[in-house]
Amino acid sequence: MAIDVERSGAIAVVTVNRPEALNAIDVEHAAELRDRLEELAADEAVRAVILTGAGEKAFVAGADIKYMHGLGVLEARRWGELGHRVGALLETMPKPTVAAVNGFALGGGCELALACDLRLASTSAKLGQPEVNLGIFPGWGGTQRLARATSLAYAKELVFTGRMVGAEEALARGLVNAVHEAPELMTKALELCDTLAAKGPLALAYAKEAMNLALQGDHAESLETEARLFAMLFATADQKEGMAAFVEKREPRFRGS
Ligand code: DAK
Repeated sequence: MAIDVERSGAIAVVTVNRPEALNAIDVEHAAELRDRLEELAADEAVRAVILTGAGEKAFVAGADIKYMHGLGVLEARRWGELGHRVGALLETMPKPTVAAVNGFALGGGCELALACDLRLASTSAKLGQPEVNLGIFPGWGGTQRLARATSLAYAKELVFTGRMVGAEEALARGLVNAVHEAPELMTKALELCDTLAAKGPLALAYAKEAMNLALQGDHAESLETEARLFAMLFATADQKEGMAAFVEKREPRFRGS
């Protein structure tokens, strides 16, 4: 399979499996990734999704340059839309998405990681947007999300120079949330997702929806959305359960209803 999906309880691990090309993504892989993510987004039994790459060398070394080489304008437009759909799924599906960046995350690979809610990197990870070296620029959301994750000036530096950065620099600049030794990366990602999967899924979904508005749009309207989503949680059994569990000094059992 081009894209592997493994379940570990309520957690789904999605692996881009093309190590011979450092998990570079061509149209087949992108379409399959989109299809698998659509299924996971709709599956209420899945509480968190991890995205990673097969092998020890790469997360995703970018969009497939050999595939892109011959594209015309209309094909490039469709290719961009496919990448945007994959990014939108990672960014907006109603459950947390975590990138386990286990090596090169370049170009479209870095953009996929940026579309995830959280990013964990191995000490050997290398991230960057080297598209300018190919005569293009980041087109899967990188011109927007890199600046939101870090700062506009830092994002411009990385996009304009195409410089690759190591895990420690990525951590210092807010590009990743944490760095772990390579053999521990997946264990740490699963531990994090176990923690997330134990929370109220509706609370997480609504928090994600509200927080995705934090760096865009009208602030007052976003606060109104926050107020609406917050109030809606009081119609859920999970809110009753969470607060009852606190009062009764026990662990809550959230059901997503
Ligand atoms: N595409 C295709 N093949 C790739 C690849 C890529 N991005 N990255 C690596 N490979 C392949 C290599 O070609 C090689 O395969 P063979 O030629 O041996 O068959 C194999 O993976 C191993 O790579 P290397 O031999 O190069 O391995 P090294 O350790 O020496 O170097 C490297 C690792 C990651 C530094 C190097 O492979 C490299 O520089 N790769 C390219 C990285 C890169 O430039 N990534 C950005 C690609 S551009 C769009 C939206 C988005 C995008 C485009 C359009 N629209 C809106 C339309 C996104 C663009 C990109 O991602």
